[in-house]
Amino acid sequence: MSVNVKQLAAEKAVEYVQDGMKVGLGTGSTAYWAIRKLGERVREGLNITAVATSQASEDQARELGIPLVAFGEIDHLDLTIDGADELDSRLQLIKGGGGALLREKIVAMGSTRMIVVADESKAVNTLGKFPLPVEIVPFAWEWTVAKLEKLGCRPELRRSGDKLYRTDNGNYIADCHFGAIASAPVLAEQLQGISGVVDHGLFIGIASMAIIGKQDGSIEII
Ligand code: ABF
Repeated sequence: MSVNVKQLAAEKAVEYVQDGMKVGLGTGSTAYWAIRKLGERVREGLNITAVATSQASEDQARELGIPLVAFGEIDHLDLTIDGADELDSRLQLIKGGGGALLREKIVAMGSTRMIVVADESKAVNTLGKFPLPVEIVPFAWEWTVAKLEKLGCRPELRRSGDKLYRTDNGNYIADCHFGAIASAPVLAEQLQGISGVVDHGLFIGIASMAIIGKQDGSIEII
């Protein structure tokens, strides 16, 4: 029988949730399993308050009876559990494949701890094979994309059908094909220096732990 590695990692992460915590709910097919397990624990009596990083996670949590609150109404979160598109052994991440990177970063940075949940295919030696999502403002986007290109990548504006994809914040996403990112902190600084860039999918110094589910049924913790 094949192992559901995403479920394995996600359910392990939920063991870190304690009564009374304020919890950030991630987005994606791995975070889905964490939210499902949290719902089970809430039905068994666990008392938590949660903030969702996307409409999909909010809908799932609401259906499961997890008490939700708007992030602006609380001063901090104790723990956020979220997926990633790539992660390395230094807990540097690429996120944003689902387009919610800005909300995910705000929630993760407002959390005392962030646990990344992933299957082993996401663990890499060097970040960058997965195109780095960069959220950019529509105004003068051509200018911003040209600046991104100068950083050594091939930027590709994300599309949704025949239209340009828009984030929840009304912005565009440039998926930047770097191949291999020599220094994620240096690149993050360069990206922040481009005025048309709203934010980017590099999460550095944010995650406190990664739980990786493996096909052999084991779990690796970084
Ligand atoms: C979110 O979901 C994103 O930052 C990332 O793009 C994605 C990972 O999803 P999955 O677990 O489905 O691969 O966390």
